[in-house]
Amino acid sequence: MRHPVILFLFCNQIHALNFRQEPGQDVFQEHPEASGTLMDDIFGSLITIDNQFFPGQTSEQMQQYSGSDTTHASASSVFKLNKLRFPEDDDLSDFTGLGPLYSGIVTFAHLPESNCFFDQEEAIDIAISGAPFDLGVSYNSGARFGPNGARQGSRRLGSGNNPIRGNNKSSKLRRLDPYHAGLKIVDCGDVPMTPFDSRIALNQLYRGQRAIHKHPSLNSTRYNQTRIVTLGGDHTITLMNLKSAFETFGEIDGLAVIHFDAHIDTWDPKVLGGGISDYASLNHGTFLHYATEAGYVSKNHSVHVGIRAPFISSDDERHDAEDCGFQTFTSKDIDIYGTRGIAKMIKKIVGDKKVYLTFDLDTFDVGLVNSGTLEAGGLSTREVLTILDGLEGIDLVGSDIVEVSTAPNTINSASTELLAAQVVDSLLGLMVVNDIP
Ligand SMILES: *[C@@H]1O[C@H](CO)[C@@H](O)[C@H](O)[C@H]1NC(C)=O
Ligand SMILES: *[C@@H]1O[C@H](CO)[C@@H](O)[C@H](O)[C@H]1NC(C)=O
Ligand SMILES: *[C@@H]1O[C@H](CO)[C@@H](O)[C@H](O)[C@H]1NC(C)=O
Ligand SMILES: *[C@@H]1O[C@H](CO)[C@@H](O)[C@H](O)[C@H]1NC(C)=O
Ligand SMILES: [Mn+2]
Repeated sequence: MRHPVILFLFCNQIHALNFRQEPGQDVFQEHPEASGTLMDDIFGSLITIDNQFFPGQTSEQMQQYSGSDTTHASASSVFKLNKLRFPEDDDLSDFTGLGPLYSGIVTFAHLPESNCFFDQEEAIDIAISGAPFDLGVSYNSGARFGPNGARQGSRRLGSGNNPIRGNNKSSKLRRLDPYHAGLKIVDCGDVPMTPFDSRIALNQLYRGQRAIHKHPSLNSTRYNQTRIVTLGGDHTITLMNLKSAFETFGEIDGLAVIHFDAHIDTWDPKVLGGGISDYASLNHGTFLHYATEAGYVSKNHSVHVGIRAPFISSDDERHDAEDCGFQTFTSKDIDIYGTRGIAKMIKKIVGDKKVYLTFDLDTFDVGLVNSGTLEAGGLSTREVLTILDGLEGIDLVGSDIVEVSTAPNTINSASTELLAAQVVDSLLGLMVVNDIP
């Protein structure tokens, strides 16, 4: 484990030094003492393999084992001679580009930032946008910090091949780097949502989503408008995301909705909140009822995954299935059908419909995250990643992660941030894999 890391760091350093080399000036002149590999020259006898421990080996075999590559000899002579040459005092040419992953102004996965709300002409394939809002929760607040949290958790994302993306070797997700697959992905920042009136805040979100959706796509093979991944925010925000996605991409009978959650969220608004005031009837437990009523959700093609919270009234299950048209996989169904089995069944339910996927962080088990309404008996991180990758091929026009409660100084805040980011990473994989230019 150690050696590749050390080499990597030193290789980086050499690049930086090489970069500063003046034309015609040979900084790395061969020195007579510099003869071994870079590792030999820097660490010397600390790591040299001693012949006496391998009595049966010829010296040729030993040399093969310990390496005789002299390609880096000239570079390593810089270290050997201990003559580090710094750039000119006013030279900042090595400040361009990315610094270490934990530094810098934070966008999701280091994506370029875009002024999406005002520069309407810019062509964008996929936009990340935050919805910092938690006025709709019935239990634990803090999701207003979720967009920032997801970005903080995404700092190690943005490039490279993930060896567990895709569930098998013939999957198109395998070896896909969604950030560099030819689609333009940007971070639009957050929609400014007032913390004082949820009606105004949700309307602000709708107008923000609409403004982003109006952008033309750049390299997409399937869509003329920009698709959005929203960082929430409590689950109420999905109503506005769905409304704008439906108006942009929807068919007459709505979008197929894949809803990962511990709760059904189609609760009767008269019971949950509506008993207090009409204003209170729209919240994170009723938004799916309203979305269905408004026609954004395709009945018979929509599904809950991970359900385990108790129902409030005896009519909830009937209302959910018959009035709202959802099929349900509970968290224990994953033990019965397996992660790949569940993924196959979800794909069958949504068919070739346009899909909106909304992911409530409380899908994960209670010990892993902080979220609006935590429930025992949830999914593991690996189960979630396998199910999501098993959805490869769905026509995903929009998605969000919600109930990302990363309020300052709260427990599990760091793992909540990381898991939120990781789910978005999987969602980007699903959105890109079907649309590689
Ligand atoms: C491999 O993954 C792809 C994409 O999810 C799927 O279509 C295919 O059936 C899988 N193959 C096997 C052998 O599981
Ligand atoms: C879009 O496609 C063009 C033409 O193939 C390519 O040069 C460009 O890099 C692509 N944009 C992105 C963001 O990948
Ligand atoms: C995208 O625009 C082109 C050109 O106007 C049109 O032919 C095509 O049907 C549109 N595609 C979608 C998915 O709307
Ligand atoms: C949903 O499926 C049921 C049973 O197959 C059918 O009776 C109903 O008409 C379907 N609803 C819609 C909106 O397609
Ligand atoms: Mn929810």
